Formats: sequence, structure tokens, C-alpha cells
Amino acid sequence: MHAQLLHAGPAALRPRGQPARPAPPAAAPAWTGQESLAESDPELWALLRQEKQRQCRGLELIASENFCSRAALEALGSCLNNKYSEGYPGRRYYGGSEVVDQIEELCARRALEAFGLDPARWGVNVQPYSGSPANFAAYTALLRPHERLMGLDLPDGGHLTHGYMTDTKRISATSIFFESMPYKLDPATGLIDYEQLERSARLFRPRLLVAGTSAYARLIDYARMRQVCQEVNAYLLADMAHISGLVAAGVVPSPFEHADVVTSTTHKTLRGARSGLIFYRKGVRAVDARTGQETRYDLEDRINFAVFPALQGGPHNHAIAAVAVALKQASSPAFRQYCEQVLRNAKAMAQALLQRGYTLVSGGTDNHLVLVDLRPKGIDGARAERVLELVSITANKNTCPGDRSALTPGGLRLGAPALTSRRFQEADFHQVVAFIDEAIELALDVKSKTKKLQDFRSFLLQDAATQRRLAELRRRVETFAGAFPMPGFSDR
Ligand code: DSN
Repeated sequence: MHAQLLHAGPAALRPRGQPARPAPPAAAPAWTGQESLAESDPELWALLRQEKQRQCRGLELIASENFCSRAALEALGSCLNNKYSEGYPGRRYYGGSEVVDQIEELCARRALEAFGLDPARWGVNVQPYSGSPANFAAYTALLRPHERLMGLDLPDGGHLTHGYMTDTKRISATSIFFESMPYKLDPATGLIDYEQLERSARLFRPRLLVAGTSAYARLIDYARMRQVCQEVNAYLLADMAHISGLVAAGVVPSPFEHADVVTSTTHKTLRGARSGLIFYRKGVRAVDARTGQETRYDLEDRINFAVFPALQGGPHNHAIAAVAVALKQASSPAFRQYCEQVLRNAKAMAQALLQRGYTLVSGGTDNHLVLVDLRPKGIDGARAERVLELVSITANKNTCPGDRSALTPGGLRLGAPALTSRRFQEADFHQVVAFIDEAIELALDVKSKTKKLQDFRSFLLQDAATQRRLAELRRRVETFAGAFPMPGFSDR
């Protein structure tokens, strides 16, 4: 009976009256993991191509962005993604770490070299996942819960992680787990108000002072901040995320001369993969003038412990490798030339904006960005950002000193690093400003015909004449931008 059933096939097993089942599908091709993205996931591939085209045909002016090199992206998209290696080189919780140990050590060595640091006096942790985790790890290492820190207020050009809170809410975890007090810009000059900072520090007695900015076009007086720290017995932490490439190239003052700890991202002016770094001082911290007794820094263990195991798990070995590649590039003469050009381009952009009647916070720039105060023009950053976006110019709205609303702030932040990586020079930035000016004129026109921001946004998409003007400007912007080279892979 059994043998009969086997030979009779499925029909013999089917109860009478039931339809035949469809034939089973042909066996799926075996997964090899070697299929290209285009083969394996055409939907995602198409989106990736769209983003690549957006980057190539647009003018990228977000001051914190840059175009990473193909070499670094190759490391980022490599087998290093596969490896778990909690711990530090030579002290891992997983086997098979002999190669990633070398990669992490190489990255750390290159980080010290890129910033001209003596390994006897500085160490670096290359494991933070990005800038915000790096800052939180540094605070965790240096402060007990609810100890005090001061940083530049976010609306004045600081960063969320420098202690941001509002009148009604503690926004950044930095203000939830620690007590934060902001310092501000002098609204008259657009410069950091160091006198107010000193007065506040004497009253507040922070344990940590953060010297760092994300929308400030001028240089930081680290020496003055160091003096404040000495007076109130605080650590000085420099968050150089925005300017780390410029620091490595030696074209702006280095925070390492004065800071105890320096944090950074690696993908802004440094032009690497997205990751974070924490540098910390080692060796002698102070010598007692009377007894000659030395106090030594104890930051290395505290920082390393804060990153892992306190806050993070497995290091992103692919990102660490890609950062190592970028740091090698950042130590080259070509990178220094790039950074010099970034500064020249930012200055050219500032000059062109001033010539066209725009107001700049602080009146100009000493670094990679300009902060345009659009309020005297009768428009805000939100409207300007939207019109620019519709003509393939990417920038971001930003608060200016005295701004009340973060949703419709008065400023527009424009940065030179990304386009300089595409070989833009001063004359090209004059053309970029000409395009921006046309877009702002268009925004002013639409603003005069609408009321609220939402009406403004709808009108841009619905009014036929406006649509034609946008399309015509976008075509010229894209033709111009598309002619410049682009770092990275040509197709992704
Ligand atoms: N998001 C970055 C910036 O734009 O400045 C800072 O983290």
C-alpha cells in the first residue's frame, strides 16, 4: 500500500472532489550574499541613485556636511562591519580581534599625528559612534550626575549637547543628567560675550566649560576660556566638531593648547566617515610651586570606561577604519590646501553677500561658514530654506541672536566645506551667492502674496508662474553644479 501511494503521486492522496494544488514554485536561487545592491534590492538601489543625483546636481551648503572620499567609503562598506570587539585593543571580550586591534591602533595613532599631538601627553578614544555620544561619554567621565557645565546656548550657535534646555523643558540629556547654564553672544557684535561668561561662571561655578559651536563664524578664544576654568576649577572641553579639519590643517587656532579634553565628529570639515573622537590629556596636570609635587591627569581610564562599558557596546570597526583613512588624508599637503580654500571660499561668500546688501551675524567669517541674518531683508530662514531647496540649493535655517522662534528663525547658515571638496573656488562662490540672491528675491515676492508659513509653502507648489520661475532657476543651478567633480563612488 505504502509503495503504491508513493508511485501514485499526489492525485492518489487527494480527497475526491478537491481541485489540484498549484505546482510548488521552483526552488529559489540560493542566497550567496554576493549579489549587488542593484540585484538584491532594486527599490533601495533606486533611492540611493536618486540621492546621489541630488548631491551631484545640487549646491550643498549645509555647514556640517562634506563629501567623503571613495577610499574611506570603501573601508566603511567593508567586512569590518561584521566584527564584534567590545573592549580595547589587546583587552577584548571577543576572539578574532587581532586585525581590528591593529585597525583601532592605527586610527588612534593617525588621530594623534593629524593634530600634531605627543602620545606621552595626549591619548584618544576612537570608538564613539558620533559627536553627541562622544560628548555624553566625555561628560559621564568628567562629571558626577547633576554636576554643572556651561556651554554656548543653542540659539546662539552652540549645540544641543552643550546643555540645551528651554524655560519649560530640559531638551538635551546633557541638561537632564547634568545641570547646565548657557553663555550667550553679545547681540550687538554677534561675538561670544566672554565677560558675561566669566560673570556667570563665577556665580555658577561649573565643573566643566564647553568651548564649541555649530553656527558661529568666528574663532574661539580658548586662552580666555582656560583662564575662566582655572579660576573656577573647571575642566575645559573643546568640541571642535565643526572645525576639526581646519584644526588638523593648522589654518585656525588649535584647542589642544588649552583644553583638557577635545571631542569631535569626523565627517564635517575633517571629511571622513560618520564617527566620533575623544582626545584626553595624559601625564602631569600641575606641579605644586611650593612642594614640587606633581598631580597627574587621570582622564584616560575615565574616558575609556565611559565610552565602553558605560555607554556603548561593540565599536563600529568599519567606521573606525574609514576614519583612519580620512585621518591619513587629513595629514597630507593636499588637505591643507583644501582647508585654505575652504577659508577663502567662506570669505568670498561673505563678501558677495555683503555686496548684495545682506547682513551677517558678526559681520563676516573667520572659519568655514557664514550666518546670514535675513531679518533686515524682511524674510526668515524657514521661507528662505524652502525656496532654496526647491531650486536645488541645500542650506539650513538657523537662529540669530534675539530670535524667538526656532521654527521661523531669522537666519540662514551657509558653509563652504562640501562645495570646496567639489573644487569650487572664490568666483564659483560668487555665482552661488548670485543664485541664493535670486531665490531670496523669489521668496520675498511669494511672501508678499501670502500670510502664514503654511500658505507660503502651498503657494510655492500651486502657483503656476512661481513654479515656472522655480523650475528655470533650478535648471540653471543644476547645470552649474553638475559640471563640478564629485568625490566618492561615481554611482553611489
Ligand atoms: N547637526 C550638526 C550641525 O549641523 O551642525 C551638529 O551636530
